[in-house]
This record gives sequence, C-alpha cells and structure tokens, in this order.
Amino acid sequence: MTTRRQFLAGGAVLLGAALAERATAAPEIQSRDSSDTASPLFNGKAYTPVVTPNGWTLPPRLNNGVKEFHLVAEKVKREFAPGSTINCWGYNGSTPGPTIEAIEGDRVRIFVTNRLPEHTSVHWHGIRLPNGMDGVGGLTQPHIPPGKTYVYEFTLKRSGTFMYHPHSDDMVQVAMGMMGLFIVHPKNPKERPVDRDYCILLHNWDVEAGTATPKSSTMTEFNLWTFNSRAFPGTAPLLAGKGDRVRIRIGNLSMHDHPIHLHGYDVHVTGTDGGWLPKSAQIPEITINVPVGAMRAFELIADEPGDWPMHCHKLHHTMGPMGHNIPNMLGVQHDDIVHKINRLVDGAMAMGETGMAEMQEMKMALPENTLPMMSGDGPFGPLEMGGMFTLLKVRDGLARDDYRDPGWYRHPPGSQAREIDMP
Ligand SMILES: [Cu+2]
Repeated sequence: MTTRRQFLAGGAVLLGAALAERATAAPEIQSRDSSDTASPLFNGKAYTPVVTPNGWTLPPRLNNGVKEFHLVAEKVKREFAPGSTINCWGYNGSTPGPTIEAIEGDRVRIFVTNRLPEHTSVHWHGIRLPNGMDGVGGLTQPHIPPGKTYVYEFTLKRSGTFMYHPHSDDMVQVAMGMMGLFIVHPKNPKERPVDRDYCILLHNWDVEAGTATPKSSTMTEFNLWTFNSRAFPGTAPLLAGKGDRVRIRIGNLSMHDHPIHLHGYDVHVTGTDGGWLPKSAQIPEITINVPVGAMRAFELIADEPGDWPMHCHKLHHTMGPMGHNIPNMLGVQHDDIVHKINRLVDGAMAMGETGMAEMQEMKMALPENTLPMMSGDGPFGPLEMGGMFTLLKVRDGLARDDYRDPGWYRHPPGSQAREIDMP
C-alpha cells in the first residue's frame, strides 16, 4: 500500500503507478440509470443541498476527513423523453454524470475509472487547484487508458458552481454527453442561504431522425437541445413553495450560447464562473444568457404561484428534432398541388400554409426513436414545445423537502385569460 505521505511526495512521474495502487481502496461505485430526479442529500445538513432535475448527487465516503468520490467514465443509454433513447457516454450510468456536492474548505479525493473504448481524463472546470490536478490529458497528466483508474485530490478553496468534463478527445467525449456539475457550498451556511437550489447543464446533440447515436463531429447544426440530457416533455419541473428563496444554477457545455428565460419573475444574477457577485452587481434580469463554457446562478423569491415556463429563448432550441430543413410554405396555397401529388403518392400531405401548429395536432407517424418537433400536452391543449423547456411550479404550502410533481396549476376563478364576444 502507498501511504498518504508517499502519495503526496510521489510527483508527476510516479503518479500513474501510485494512483493505480490506491484505486483498490476506491469507494464502492454508485451508479444510476434512471432519469427520475433523485431526492437531495439532506442528512441533517446545515445548508440546502442541490437538486439536479432528472439527475442525482453522488454520495461521498468520508475517509480520515477527506470526502471521497468514485466516477466511472462509461457508455450509457439515456432516455431524452419517452420515445427516444440515445446512445451516450457519461459517468456512473448517466449523462450528465452525478452531481458532486461539497463544502468550501473540504479536501476531496476523486477516483476516476475509465470504462470507455478510448482514453480519457477529467478536468474540474472553474475550480482553483494545483496544476497537476487540472485533468488535461497530455499536459498535466497522462491520459487515463481504458481499464485504468486515476485519482485526483485537492482542497476546495472557494464556493460556487463548477463543472467537470473530459480533456481528452474533448470534441467527441463532450458531444457524447460526458459532463457533470460540481457544487461547492459556502463554509458558513448563513452565507447565501436559499430554500431550494437547482442545477442544470445545457447541451446540444445531433441525432439523425430514425437513429440513436449522436454525430460527434457536428460543429454548429445540432437538432436536439437538452436540460440535464432531457428534452421536453421529458424534463422534470422545478418546484417551489410560495415565498421560498430559489436559486437556479445553469452551466453550459454545449456549442451555443443559451438565453434562458423565466416567465413570471424578475431574477437577480448572483453568481458567475468567477464567483459570487456583490449585492451592488447583482443585475436584475428576466433572460439570463449562459455563454458556452460558462455558469450562471440566479435567485428569486417564489411569491407568485403558478406553472411558469423556463426555456431557452432561441426558439428553435425549444423544439424537437424533426423537420428543421423544411421549405417555407407560409402563405403558399397548395390545395391543388396536393390533389395532383395524391394521384402519384397516396396520402401525401402539404402543410405549413397557415403556420406550423397543425403539425402537433396531426400526430404524424415519426421515424423510430425520434421525438416530434413539437410535443407535450398541457391542461388546455397541446404545448407545442420540445427541447430546452421546463416549468417552475410554485405552490402554496409545499413542504421544504417535497419535490413531487404537484400536477397542473389550478387558476383562481377570474384570474385567467378567456374568450369574449366582440360586438
Ligand atoms: Cu438555446
């Protein structure tokens, strides 16, 4: 066995060998392949633990005051929404990988086992650490070969919202879904307290209709847009009790910026990649642009009950993958043409003359494993959304640890838009 002192004195050259030996002492591998939202790890903590919608938090093992985690890089199958399951790469059975949660000042030791068909590494995006722990394959460490385990160890110097992802064959591995959130709470639980704390990773994918494996070399033309690797109507709602202080943290490892828009509230941006913002710099917003490679945290007081959409405001990012290359038929009268085409092809349809809403009503047959362009049914009809779309559900009298979907909001009488007769 390698002692801790030898381990620290080992230096870069011995790192590989020493770490492989230590790997025998790695914590048990925790894995999860469900896309249900896991309950936060309360366990009598002084701070409010984060909730990863459609995701989970990796439980640590305490070893002589060090918090130990075990990540396993591997192929995973992820249901993006019912009807579409995608062949991804991720960690511990899921994409995004499990959220790592710790406290400022904690020493963490993270074992990384590589079960991928090619080498990998893990970069701790935004975390202040010694250079040799930065996880850049070929630069700060050798790449982790398939079948091998490496260990990273560092002290968390500051609180905030961070991420992890490979820095080996980055383009392919991140495109396939290898990413996770790393949340560090302030040491003093009275600093920045909230009642609910959510974290979401944004991503994009290019999966051809009728197939299940993302095209990892696509640069800009993606057709699937996800919150925590789920597309609406597969995205879990965010819940809040009336009056709760809610924090939403969003990280972006996709290849596009995403202006995330929340209905019904003005929010204050309280944190960026660089840290927390002083009160005087907490700008009020209703749409928070989250640039590529960046994190944003914003907060609100949930004082207005209802079902409030939160979605990317690039509106093709709130749609499913079908038909983004369709010709513009707006205003084109195509009734005669359809008759002529029908003489040649039975059942041919022409659409788009009056807009695209009819697409969802028709419930067209779709290629296998492919989501419709617009989907989701609300209490008053089709929702005509997809992709990066979810709901903040604010309810009266919700218990602090209640994260179950309460169903649709019931509007108080007289508080809803309605049809009237025009003279
Ligand atoms: Cu977007």
